[in-house]
Amino acid sequence: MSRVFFFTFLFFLLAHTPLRAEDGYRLWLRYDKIENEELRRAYLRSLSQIFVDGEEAILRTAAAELSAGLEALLGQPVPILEEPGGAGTAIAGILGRSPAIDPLVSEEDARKVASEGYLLTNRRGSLVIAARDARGVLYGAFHLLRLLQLRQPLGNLHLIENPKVKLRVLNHWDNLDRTVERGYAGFSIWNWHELPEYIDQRYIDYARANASIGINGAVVTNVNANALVFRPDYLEKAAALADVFRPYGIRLYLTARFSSPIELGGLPTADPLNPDVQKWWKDKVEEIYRLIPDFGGFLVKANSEGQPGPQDYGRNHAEGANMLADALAPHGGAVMWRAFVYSEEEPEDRAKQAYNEFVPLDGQFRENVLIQVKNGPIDFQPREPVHPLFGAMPKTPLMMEFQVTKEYLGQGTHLVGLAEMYEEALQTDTYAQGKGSTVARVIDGSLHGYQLTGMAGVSNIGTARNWTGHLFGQADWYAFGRLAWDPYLHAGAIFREWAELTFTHHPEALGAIQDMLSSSYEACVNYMTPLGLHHIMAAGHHYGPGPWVSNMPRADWTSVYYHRADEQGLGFNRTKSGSNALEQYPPPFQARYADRDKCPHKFLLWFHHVPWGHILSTGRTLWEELCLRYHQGAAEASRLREQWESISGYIDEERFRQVSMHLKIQEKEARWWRDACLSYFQTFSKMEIPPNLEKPKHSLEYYQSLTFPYAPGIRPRW
Ligand code: GCW
Repeated sequence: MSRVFFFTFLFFLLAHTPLRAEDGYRLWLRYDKIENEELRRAYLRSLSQIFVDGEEAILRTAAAELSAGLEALLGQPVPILEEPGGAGTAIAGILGRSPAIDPLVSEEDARKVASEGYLLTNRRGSLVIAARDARGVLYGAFHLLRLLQLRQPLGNLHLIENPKVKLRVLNHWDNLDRTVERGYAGFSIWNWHELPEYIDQRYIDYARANASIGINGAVVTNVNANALVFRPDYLEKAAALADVFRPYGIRLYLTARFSSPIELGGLPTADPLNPDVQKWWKDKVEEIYRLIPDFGGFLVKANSEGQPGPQDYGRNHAEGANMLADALAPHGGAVMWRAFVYSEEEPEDRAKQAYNEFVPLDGQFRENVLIQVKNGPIDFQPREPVHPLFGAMPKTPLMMEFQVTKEYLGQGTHLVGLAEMYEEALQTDTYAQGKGSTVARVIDGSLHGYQLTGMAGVSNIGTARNWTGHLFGQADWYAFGRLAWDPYLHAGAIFREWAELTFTHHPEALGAIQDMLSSSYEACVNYMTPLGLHHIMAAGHHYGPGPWVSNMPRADWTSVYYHRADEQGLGFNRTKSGSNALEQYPPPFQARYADRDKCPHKFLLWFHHVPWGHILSTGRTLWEELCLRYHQGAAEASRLREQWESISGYIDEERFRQVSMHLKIQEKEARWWRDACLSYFQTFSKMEIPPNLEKPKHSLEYYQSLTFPYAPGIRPRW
């Protein structure tokens, strides 16, 4: 090799090797320099300097984010000015408070901007971000940066965005010892032992990432709560986190263990009607607000799966929630009280219990209480009909709880675009107030006129370098934030946006990634729990198939309770002749699902026990359809891997390999699910797997013999 050639080659290599490792840490906030010179110049014409009017910490964050983001994208310093500059200056500020902003915004536009919302507009060549408050400015700044990341033209920019939901919060099921219940991305990012002094850079990057998608709250502790977090030293640690979050507009919340007055306060009772107990909480809340003036409030799991609660003292959920709400109200805090309850003794269908418990309490909760309801009535299954509580409590704000971590959808190793599932739930019509009463309209408060609204996502992040373990888990975090802001967005559009921010601008690759995310949800449902099956995962860790699970401390933790397979057929009869869970939904909803032959297939076995030989509308018997669905799901998992391989040229090597390896695991595990479940159900159907379909690789005994004592995310106490 000639020396000239060698050095040219070396130069080429160095110039084209990214300085940073592509390990996924930067999430969707990559801000790589825009290659297209002309476009860069066009952007610079209205964005060569920044003026953010005001001194609030969040405004300073907005200025710093804009300056750093623009500098990286545009490849030259974009200074922050002290005074409004001339042409080419991006100007941001608060309406009615910023002399620089007000003359640039029409009254009509100003009227349309709501709390936390913003106007982004191009006024005579300058970019204007106008908001009602500092958070709105910050969200506007991130939106503007996103437009550049997506290479959107700014010439005619004019948009107004207001969040449709007020409390947009992540729920961390993180324990104080740093284990994460149902966490598959390493340990908890909160290092309680080293707080309050040691502030990990990750806390700051976490806050940035959340702010960039509009998340404004974080519950940092597990709902299976530990009273220790209320000890003064732990509160100081929590306050240090709150200090990190504050400049990003994020409020900190804690989970409240109902028995804390006993465990921490030494009281003999935690009865919510006992004056000493009430005083203990009042004092504790005051202590918290002295340390964290913008504390958000409490998230509570009470009388559920062994957690203490008001029912231990013969009181109901409203009495429990209201006691905490009264302590928080003078400080502006809220209570998010979970509806995930089912009794130990109750012989009633588990799917019905929360509704029975909460509907009679409608109207009895304080104004600062929200009831946090999981999307479906059982437990974050791959697919559930919506929870019957949505639409059934017109006088009580109900907030949505989605699971972002994939406890039941492949955990740390499967690519499943959860936004498809979120969209399906949000778009479901409850018919609560006639046609068009979608869950989204319950959540955003428009259906019942809720004053307080919220959406929670059970976080999927941990100490993994790329935050979520599976790189595509980032898409679920991103989508949750976007849907909490606007529950009417479509999954496909969110996926495409995420893919472009995260990977590439190449249309072919974007199309493939979007398609992978969109199709993966149905694929997962098919290879795990097709046709309305649910809760047939292995016991405890919920990793892998376990339709044979029958021996657990309680019936409704077993798989056989849910699938009800017998020689006649398969499925849970929840119609009139069965548990009649269907009666908890409004009549038009019931009408849709009541008839076995008209019930949409996706919920067939959720609502009906169907004979194996029954012919479905597809012309196939139930058994044939079941076999086909499992096979389709597994085939789709293989297709995902192939699709990813087909775009290898567009993705950097490191991230490409990460995803490839996970896709291979998914392909293998999809077959495992298919073969294990079909082998098991075959012992009841006594029918052959149709000849054109592959037979299970191993015997049923083999699948039943597999154990995974160290599967991640397990509850420490189980
Ligand atoms: O999904 C189930 C999980 C539990 C969890 C519980 C809940 C935090 O298996 O680990 O506990 O739901 O939501 O409270």
